[in-house]
Amino acid sequence: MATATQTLTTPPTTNGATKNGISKSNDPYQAALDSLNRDGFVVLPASLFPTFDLDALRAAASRTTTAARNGSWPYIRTLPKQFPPWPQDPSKGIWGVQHLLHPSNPDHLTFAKSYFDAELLKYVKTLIGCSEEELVMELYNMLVRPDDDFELRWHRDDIPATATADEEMQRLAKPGYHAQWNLALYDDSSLVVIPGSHARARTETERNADPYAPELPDQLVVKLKAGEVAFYNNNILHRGVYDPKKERMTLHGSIGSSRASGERARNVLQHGVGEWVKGYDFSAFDAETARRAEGMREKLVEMGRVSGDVGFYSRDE
Ligand SMILES: O=C(O)CCC(=O)C(=O)O
Repeated sequence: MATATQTLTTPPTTNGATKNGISKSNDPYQAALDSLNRDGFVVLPASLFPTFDLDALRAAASRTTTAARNGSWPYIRTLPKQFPPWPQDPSKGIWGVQHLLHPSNPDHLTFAKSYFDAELLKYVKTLIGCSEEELVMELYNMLVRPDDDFELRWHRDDIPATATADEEMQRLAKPGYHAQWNLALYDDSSLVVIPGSHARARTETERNADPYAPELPDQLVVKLKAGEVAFYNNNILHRGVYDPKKERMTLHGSIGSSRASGERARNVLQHGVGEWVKGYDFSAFDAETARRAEGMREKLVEMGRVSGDVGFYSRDE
């Protein structure tokens, strides 16, 4: 029987059967969740998302990246800084473009179609373990080819490197209350993960390693083909290693759940999304997407209202 599970665990994903194992579930959403829980990441083939318009997304991504490089789009990730806040000066080069959904981006609607995509949201709901009514709009950014050699250090997004093993385990035992993904518009091998590390404290080798160690035991380069989506636990031990000569335009999104109380606030709001999201206009969306998006936006606004000043994860790095 040809099942979606087989689609999930058979090429064309290049991280399929051998590394991600085979889920026993015939339900593709549950199979994705099984992989995510076991490995800390899962790669889904482009065929699962037939409504993603790769040509339109590439054209929009290219226009937005050009604006970011020439200084006319101020929301950027600049070299050599890894974490927000980033200065708005692109003269040393950029490695990311922020706030694709900002209403002042002429292409925001094209990006919104992929962010609020009904099929993507089905995966998101299953991976978070929440209902559609609980989904919260968070971030939609883009990771791009840096203009110079650049690497991110090994990190977990929400646990500092100084955490003790007990502190790591306490945080890792809690639900993540969100889903985070990379949607590659071009083939992309920039993300490096240590499968399984989302569920354990660092080993002594990992803890004592150089933050930019080129090789750690069991590391895996996540090789995405254009159109593939990698969901990953943002507290998996991971890093980015970039090739300035290779085109990269990878949409980098996250969506949360209103089941979180304060847990997501700093992670999301440190990127500055709270400053513009109230003015987000859904009038050009089809009615169903507008309804969904409006509900998700309201919950983000509410997160900003109750959390107040959230500070930054690592202001100076
Ligand atoms: O470039 C990537 O895919 C990884 C980005 C990353 O690790 C981060 O933004 O924290």
